Amino acid sequence: MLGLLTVSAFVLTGCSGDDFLRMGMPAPATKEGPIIESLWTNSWLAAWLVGALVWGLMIFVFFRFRRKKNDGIPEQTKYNMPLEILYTLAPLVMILVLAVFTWRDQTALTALTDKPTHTVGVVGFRWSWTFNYLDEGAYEIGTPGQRPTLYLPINETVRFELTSPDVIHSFWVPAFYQKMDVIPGRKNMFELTPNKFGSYVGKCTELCGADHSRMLFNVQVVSRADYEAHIQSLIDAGQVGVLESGRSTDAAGVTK
Ligand SMILES: [Cu+2]
Repeated sequence: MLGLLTVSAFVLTGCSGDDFLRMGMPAPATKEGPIIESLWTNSWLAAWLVGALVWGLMIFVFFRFRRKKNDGIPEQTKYNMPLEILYTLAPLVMILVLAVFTWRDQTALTALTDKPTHTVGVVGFRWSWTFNYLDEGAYEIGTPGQRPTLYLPINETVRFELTSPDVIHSFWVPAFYQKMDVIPGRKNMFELTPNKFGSYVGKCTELCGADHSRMLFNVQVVSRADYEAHIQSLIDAGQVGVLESGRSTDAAGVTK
């Protein structure tokens, strides 16, 4: 039954094997993405397997031990030692397996290299984002009404330094998988390496106030030459230096 449901979900949605295994996540667009993808896929497969086993046993018991004739209270049993040991150990093993793989992958993903190719200072503020290209000394800033676009050169490791002048935000590009909170008074950092050309969308994933849902931004993964041309266009437009904090805007997008 479960197999049939799985197969029909697979066929009816018309998606490829990889799409199906990702369960709604986009295809990873970074070198590190497949680490999270496999953690996610294997976790839900394991969860479904355990779920199927538990449901299967329950349904078996419903039918096998149902009341067949009215013969009073069934035999009462208690303190089945092997069973008690089994249901203490089984969840422990499950949690340990999940914890070990999560620890292994998280350690790899949060490791910082000695020399990232370049560094982008990301400022999440109410209600948009500033991208400071720290090596080049240029910046891009958005408003709730006008999304900023972050440019990244392909196959180059970028370090994001996340800061906030006001409240907690969270920086996420779904196709990059990795996500990190942007916390006032702290500088959170992580690195990734985009490895697919294209346009992506990013968003704030920490409910931060009235215009949280408008904290959207775009990402362009481009060639080194296009990246440099874009940085030059920022410099030509006078967007030079570092904006330590974003401009605070009201709900209408007016700078205060
Ligand atoms: Cu937000």
